[in-house]
Amino acid sequence: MRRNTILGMLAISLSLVVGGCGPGPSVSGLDREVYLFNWGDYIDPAVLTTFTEEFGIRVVQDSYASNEDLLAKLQAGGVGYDVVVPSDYMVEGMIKEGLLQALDKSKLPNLQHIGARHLGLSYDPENRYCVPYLWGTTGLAYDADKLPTPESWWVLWDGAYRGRISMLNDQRETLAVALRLLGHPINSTDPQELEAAKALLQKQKALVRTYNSENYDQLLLQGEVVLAHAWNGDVAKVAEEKSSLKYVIPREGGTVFHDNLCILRSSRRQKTAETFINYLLRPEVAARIVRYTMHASPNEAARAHLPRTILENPAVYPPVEAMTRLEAIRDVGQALLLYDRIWTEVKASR
Ligand code: N2P
Repeated sequence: MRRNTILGMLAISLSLVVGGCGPGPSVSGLDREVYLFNWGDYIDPAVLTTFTEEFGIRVVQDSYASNEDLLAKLQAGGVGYDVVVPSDYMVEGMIKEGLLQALDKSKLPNLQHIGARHLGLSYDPENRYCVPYLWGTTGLAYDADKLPTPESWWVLWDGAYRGRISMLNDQRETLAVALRLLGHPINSTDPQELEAAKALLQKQKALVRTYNSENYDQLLLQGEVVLAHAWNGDVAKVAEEKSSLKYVIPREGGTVFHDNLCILRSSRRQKTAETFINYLLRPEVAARIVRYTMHASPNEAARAHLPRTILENPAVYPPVEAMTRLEAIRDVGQALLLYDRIWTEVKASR
């Protein structure tokens, strides 16, 4: 499937170069396609359709399951994509690696709708490369019909839930849970602290049904798991179908993330990509994306297009009280190799 997409892209660029008989410019004078590499199920497909109708530009989308997955695919030569959606810490790393292209802000007038508290964050202090797309938190999903509200992350080590727990298949997020429980910084680069976090996750492993970031929401819905390390929007979305599913940020605190729209340096369609990003920053479009993903938007003007049931849903827009217990994941530089090794060892142990 992914391979087909890449081959497809290759075929399109070849036809343009070789025959000159590829598709001409779109109605807007821009390219006819833009290639989006995004988290799975992280945009309302209807938004892509309306973009195509208005601009005559088709959006070709492919997905990844984690920031590390995104980076690996780009480093393996995954060329052809224009717009990517990395989280904060991965933006930091990608800027250092020279993978991103500076944005032409004159092409992004809708940037004015983004709330000031979501701009100028440390991973890209002047928003030179990226604009925030959606933001959220990492906490615990649980089935209130099966267990009381968990207060601590330690519930994920409770033998009573053996085989009915899922953890995010995400090295930084999952190690952050263990580091936090051990009282270590979630961005630790200390080998001993990371070894201790590994040991804690290995101890938990017998209880874990699956490490899963892509369809753990379905497992919750089907009752296959009753506790899940989770991203807030995924839970808010599935709770619409099963109201006993709840989301909580345990007392030890959780992660706050910002996912961003950025253009790859290797993109040959910068103007088209900017047109697409500016479209996604329209308040009514941003609101549709919130309604679909149930993740919070940094777009302040989008709030006017959202119902109170969403704006006041603590699983979508976190309550102020919880915000004080949140921490962001940061780029760890060379220690990435250490994280890779530790995570591989967690996954490989039995
Ligand atoms: C939701 C993906 C959330 C992205 N399926 C977390 N950064």
